Amino acid sequence: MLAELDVPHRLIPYDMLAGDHLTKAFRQINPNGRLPAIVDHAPADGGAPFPVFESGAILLYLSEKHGGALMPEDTRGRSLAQQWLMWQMAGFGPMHGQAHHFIRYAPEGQEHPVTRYRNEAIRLLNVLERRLQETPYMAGEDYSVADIATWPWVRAARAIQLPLEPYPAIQRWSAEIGKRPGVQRGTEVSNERNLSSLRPQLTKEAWSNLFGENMLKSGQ
Ligand SMILES: N[C@@H](CCC(=O)N[C@@H](CS)C(=O)NCC(=O)O)C(=O)O
Repeated sequence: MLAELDVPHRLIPYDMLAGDHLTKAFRQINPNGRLPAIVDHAPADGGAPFPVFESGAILLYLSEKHGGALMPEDTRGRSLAQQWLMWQMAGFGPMHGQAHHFIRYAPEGQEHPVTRYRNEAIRLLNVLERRLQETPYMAGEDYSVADIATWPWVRAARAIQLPLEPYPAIQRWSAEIGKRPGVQRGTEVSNERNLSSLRPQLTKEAWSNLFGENMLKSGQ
């Protein structure tokens, strides 16, 4: 969103495997201790720096600050963008996230959660496919915050062995979004850890930071 809007910003990488996000200092910015989060050092009201957490809330905050950017102007269109954004936040993102967890990270052989979350991931791809057969973008004619929120999980679907071949409308949409200069700038950020393999090997420490004792202790 920041790259799309071409607004000055400083990106601060957090290494989740090293537990960078588990500190008290970061919880001042995001009480939920998760990524992403932003701090606006030049809020519109001219007041103190303003932290914002939850990616959907960040997208809406930045849109409002920048004159309704990447949100439809009409009431119905705006509601549709909000509906599909909430759908991503409450459904597509969490379900794909759990599918990644059980297919790629959890100990192997857990048939039920793998089936449950893969089926949900597929069901949600089907919902998106039907929507994108009706309209060029999720909220309608134009690219919006809903597409920004959803595209990264679609891009990651191959890692949970869900190729996009059965979804022609999603493929068309995904390729168009991938060509946007703002998206290309926004995804240039390097990731030194290679988590693209099907089953990334986590050290005990990294596992604890992401899913175990260190994660729990940090929130107490
Ligand atoms: N609903 C949140 C989800 C945030 C989230 O789960 N972020 C992941 C990274 S994609 C995270 O911070 N994981 C850290 C951890 O699991 O300890 C949002 O959309 O911002």
